[in-house]
Amino acid sequence: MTSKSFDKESIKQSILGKLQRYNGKTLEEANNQQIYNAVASTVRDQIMQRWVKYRESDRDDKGKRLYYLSIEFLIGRSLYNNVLNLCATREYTQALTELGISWEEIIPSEPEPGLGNGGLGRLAACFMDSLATLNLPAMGSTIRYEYGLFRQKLTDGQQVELPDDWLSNGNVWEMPAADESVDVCFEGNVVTRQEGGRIVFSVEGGRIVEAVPYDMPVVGHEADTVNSLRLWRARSRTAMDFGTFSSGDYRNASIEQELASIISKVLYPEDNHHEGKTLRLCQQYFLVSATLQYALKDFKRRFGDQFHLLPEKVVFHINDTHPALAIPELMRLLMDQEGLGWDEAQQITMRCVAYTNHTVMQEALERWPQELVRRQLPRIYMILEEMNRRLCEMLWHKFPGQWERIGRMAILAYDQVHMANLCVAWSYCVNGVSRLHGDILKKDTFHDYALIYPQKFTYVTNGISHRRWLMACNPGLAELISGAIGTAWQHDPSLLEGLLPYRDDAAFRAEFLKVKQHNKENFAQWIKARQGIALDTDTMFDVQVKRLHEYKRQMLNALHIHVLYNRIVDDLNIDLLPRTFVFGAKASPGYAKAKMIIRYILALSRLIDRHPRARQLLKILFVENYNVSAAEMLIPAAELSEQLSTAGKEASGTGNMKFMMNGALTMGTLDGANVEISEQVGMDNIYIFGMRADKVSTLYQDGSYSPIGIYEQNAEIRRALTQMIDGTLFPDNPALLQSLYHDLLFGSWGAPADPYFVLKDFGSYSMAQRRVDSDYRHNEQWLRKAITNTAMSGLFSSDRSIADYNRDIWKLRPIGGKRA
Ligand code: 26W
Repeated sequence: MTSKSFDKESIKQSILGKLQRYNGKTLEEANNQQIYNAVASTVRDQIMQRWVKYRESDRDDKGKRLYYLSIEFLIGRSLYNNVLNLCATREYTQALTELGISWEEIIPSEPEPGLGNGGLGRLAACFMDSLATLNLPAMGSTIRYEYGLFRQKLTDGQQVELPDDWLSNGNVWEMPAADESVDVCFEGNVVTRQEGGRIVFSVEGGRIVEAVPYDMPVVGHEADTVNSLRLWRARSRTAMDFGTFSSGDYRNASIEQELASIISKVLYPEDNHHEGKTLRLCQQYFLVSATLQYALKDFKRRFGDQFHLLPEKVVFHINDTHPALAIPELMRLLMDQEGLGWDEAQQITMRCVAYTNHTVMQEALERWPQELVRRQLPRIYMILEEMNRRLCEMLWHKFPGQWERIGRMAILAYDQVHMANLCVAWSYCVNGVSRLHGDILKKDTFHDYALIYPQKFTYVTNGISHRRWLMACNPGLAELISGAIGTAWQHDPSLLEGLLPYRDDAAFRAEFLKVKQHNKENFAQWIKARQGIALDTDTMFDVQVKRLHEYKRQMLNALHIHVLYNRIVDDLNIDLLPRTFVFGAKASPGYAKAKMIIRYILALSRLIDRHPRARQLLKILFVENYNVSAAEMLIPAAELSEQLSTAGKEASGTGNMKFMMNGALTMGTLDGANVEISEQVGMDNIYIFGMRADKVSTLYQDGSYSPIGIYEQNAEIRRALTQMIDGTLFPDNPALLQSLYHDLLFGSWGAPADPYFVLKDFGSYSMAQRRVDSDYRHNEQWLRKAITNTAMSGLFSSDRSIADYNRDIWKLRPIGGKRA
């Protein structure tokens, strides 16, 4: 462990010095943004020192390296997390206090890098944190999107999207490494020539885009390791055409620059929905080609041209199928650049690549039109054709005559390139992200492949960084825990189990409640300042935050609130637990139905606010622009965590883990990691409702489900649904939600009615919510359950996930023989 080269006094001096040198200002004159920059650059100085030292020691290390390729890294803000991982929170907090600055004043000045949509990107960020902490040598690799995920505004009861210009004030944490730029080639023609008895392929007349790396350091907690997250930026290699410029044709003079740089311009806001856009394909290839070129260069520096060593020294991890082109790209580099033959290149490639699947939703599975791939990436397409030919030949021997099956398993079929098949056929390992999801991959999604390669399939249950999601975002709880069981849990979160006996300790329970209450008030203040909405912190905070998607069933939650509203209207003496229902969700801009669900929730919120008795008992808050920073405020304040996905659809979920760790109880289906959460805490400490995955799957297959019967029998559902379209919610435009209503009861465009079983699971959900009402009133019982949740959450630390990946898949050696 590097010794600390800072203390409170030197921190203070360097902050003041930075303000003077960079801004020519004293502390009194500087604004929050300037102070943030000064503080952050003192932290950066500390990291740089370690980074240089680490890279020096690592440069010629002969160990294996991991490249974690992901089209998204949702890292969130860095300042506090870096201070925490440097173990300098105490020194920094003291220094800031003495300067009269609080964390709350400066932290919001850091723009949040929104380089991801949801779970997949956030998982990648937690994994980077754990890799560095476990001293495992890894580089994360993604695109430096100029515009991250859109900012969401709620205007006139609906979502409006605004651009997220996160780089406009610069990014303190990144270091450009222009000397490591590489060229990525698109389009062009493949030419072949004979060279010493073999055919050599190259591409001529292609469009070259330069990939420039920007590195962000990833510091491990109390570790010497500083890994890099590499963000590739696209730019044109050719300067502006001055001839054209001089002739006055300004647009065409810079057109090439624009075409090139557009690749890293914007993150696609689709989560779990594939759209076959050319630019997206180009982004994917840009990421993998740049990363692999760099990785091979690094390998050659260490091992020369001993490519047979590659699988021992390098592993490429493909985070969902988005970076799948890494497979044919590695083949291309090994053959066309390094001169290997097909068979050797194939053997090496198949042992270098591992693939994680993150979704079983059909509409998320990436399939590119063959023609598009052939035009944009002609050499890659040629390689895919040969890979497919060999694959199908092999399959033909295994499954003679079974054309339909072979068609399902092929890389190229029905004029499409099937990315998941590419990954499954050519990776040495395929993993799901929870036990249930892993089983579904084997039994269902990749059933055919599991027959021939059963040993290839495994699962690693997701995890979250307990540093960001407990120590940093909930310091009150972290301190309470350490006061009770010591601080060792910070290194080994499984030790949180030591809290279990404290359930019986009345004083501890009271403190636990106090922390929760404080966090609720803190959140209420924050929301008051941001959205001008006042919350009653004596009500239960019941929270559903995640991307908006039909399968996640925000609709079930909303419909239930709607029914509660009607009960209140009807019953003057109703005995109902007062609740604040918090939603936070971005809808993909093109996902009309998701946007409609937001309108429904916002309309319900207005309806409740206007009713004098209903608003005493119910409140809906829709958190605008839900992102990592909002989650860090909200999750510590939550008491009930809503995880309502139709069973079998949510691969894992990771929000569920963050909530339990912060002492919220889960209301959930037996889906994804909820299954494992329920096993950890026991059925008495979780609210499980609804159909199981196998039942859902049978209902899908036999097509026997019809929601109409439920609608007819259940007067409460009937009334709420009718009010969706009778003017109760939108007096000026009663038909606004017509499509939601219609899809629930009758289906549309060939889709069945209520495809995610909202009405089917409603009764069971409503019953489980009644149990919550009564349990919450028994304060002591509730607190025991909440403490149990925190105590049993250690399993869901991403340190455990990464240790599993390393043991079963990557087999990296920790640097300096440290913990892993
Ligand atoms: C091509 C469009 C597209 C974009 C993103 C398809 C699929 C995705 C992601 C794989 C969606 C995603 O984020 N999946 C989530 O991954 C989390 C991390 O493993 C899981 O916890 C969530 O259950 C899963 O929905």
